[in-house]
Amino acid sequence: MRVSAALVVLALAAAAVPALADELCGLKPTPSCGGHDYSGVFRTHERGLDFGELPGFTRSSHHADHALIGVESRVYAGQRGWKKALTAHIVSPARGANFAMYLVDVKEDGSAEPPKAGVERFVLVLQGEASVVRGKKDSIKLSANTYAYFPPNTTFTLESEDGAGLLVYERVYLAGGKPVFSHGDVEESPLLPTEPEVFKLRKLLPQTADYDFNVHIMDFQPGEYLWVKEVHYNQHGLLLLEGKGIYRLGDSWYPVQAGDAIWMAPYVPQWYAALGSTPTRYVIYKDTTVDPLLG
Ligand code: UGY
Ligand code: MN
Repeated sequence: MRVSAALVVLALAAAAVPALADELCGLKPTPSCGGHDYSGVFRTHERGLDFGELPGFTRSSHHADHALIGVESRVYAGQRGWKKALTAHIVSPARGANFAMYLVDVKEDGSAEPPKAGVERFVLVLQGEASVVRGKKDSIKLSANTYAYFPPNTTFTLESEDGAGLLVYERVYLAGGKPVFSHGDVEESPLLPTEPEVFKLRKLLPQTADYDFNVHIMDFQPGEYLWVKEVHYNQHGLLLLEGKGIYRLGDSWYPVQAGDAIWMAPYVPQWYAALGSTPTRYVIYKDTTVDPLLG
């Protein structure tokens, strides 16, 4: 009886002593360790950290005066007026903004009706191709990095044969002028003076009182940052197209990267520094020319 009990103890102890190979599991990056992969323990910075894969983890953050919406937080759904297309609303009057900003995943043969009466629309093509249909035999092809502005009460529609990825800004038109349809290529839009700022600036809509918003394209080299620590009544809807850096919004400092979207309410302190090894480009909505007392 006593002998067999001792044998059981010995057998258990032997099983608990790991083989040398098992002992090394986890001490160096091994693709497979007894059927398990422990290499994540010793991953290097070069491999990057998979924050996006962490359950429940998101940098997305919503506050009364600003919001950061990461790629992982987008939710696509059908939207009235869009056919064979899904939209992800990132900014809308539902959170107090005077505009809507959304991404559209247009599928093959997808299309959009004109916006609702009184609503103006700006479209930037990020991927694929779309066409503005002005009449039966009159359409304008929009390829990636081109844009179109639809004034309120337009009859022009939008369609895509092979699918496209779009960024759309819309708002109820308030300026009381005569805005007209326009389209163009981002790169052909002239660079504007910015001193004392060092970033490169393009404005994609005319800077006249006929328009109540503009869409800016801003380019920063790594290390460049906003000189002015801005606080202003204008609202912003921003999409980081390329690069990474730190965005300050109010008292929060956010590491940001391409794909991140930001809503800035009136008067939120805002500042950006481009970091990393590649330039930053972002596109940003800004309401303009409307008297803040009236609009
Ligand atoms: O024009 C602007 O207000 C712009 N410079 N703001 C920003 O980039 N946050
Ligand atoms: Mn600003």
